[in-house]
Amino acid sequence: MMGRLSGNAAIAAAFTIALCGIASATATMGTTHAASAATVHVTAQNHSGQSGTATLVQKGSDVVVTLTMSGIPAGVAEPAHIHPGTCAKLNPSPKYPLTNATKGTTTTTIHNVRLASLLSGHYAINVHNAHNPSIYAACGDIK
Ligand SMILES: [Cu+2]
Repeated sequence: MMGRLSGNAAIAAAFTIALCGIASATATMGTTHAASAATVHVTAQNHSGQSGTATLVQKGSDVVVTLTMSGIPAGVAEPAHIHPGTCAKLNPSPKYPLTNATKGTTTTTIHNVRLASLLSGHYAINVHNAHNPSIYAACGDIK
């Protein structure tokens, strides 16, 4: 009787391990896929009327950030960065500088960074008012 219970327990344990193995393999595949590219919606803050979309793409050891903005007046270049935190609670010290945002598309290559680490939910793309950088014009959480 005891031997039979032990046998069942062993089978159950093996089955659980097998299920966990499948689950973790699936999660790993999902993470790998998600980490190759990400899209961030950058929305207006402080009534700037500015919004846009950023794409982040892993290229080798670099991440290329392409930011396309509308609502920025022609000829105006606004500071843009990746900051730690979220748009709701932003760390004011930038982590990675981005090319100044202008009307249209700007591109930045950030060297030696993993997109997966940027997708941890702890970073946001922030665009600042050109005349007063302490005023945030637009923001989007990277996730
Ligand atoms: Cu900033």
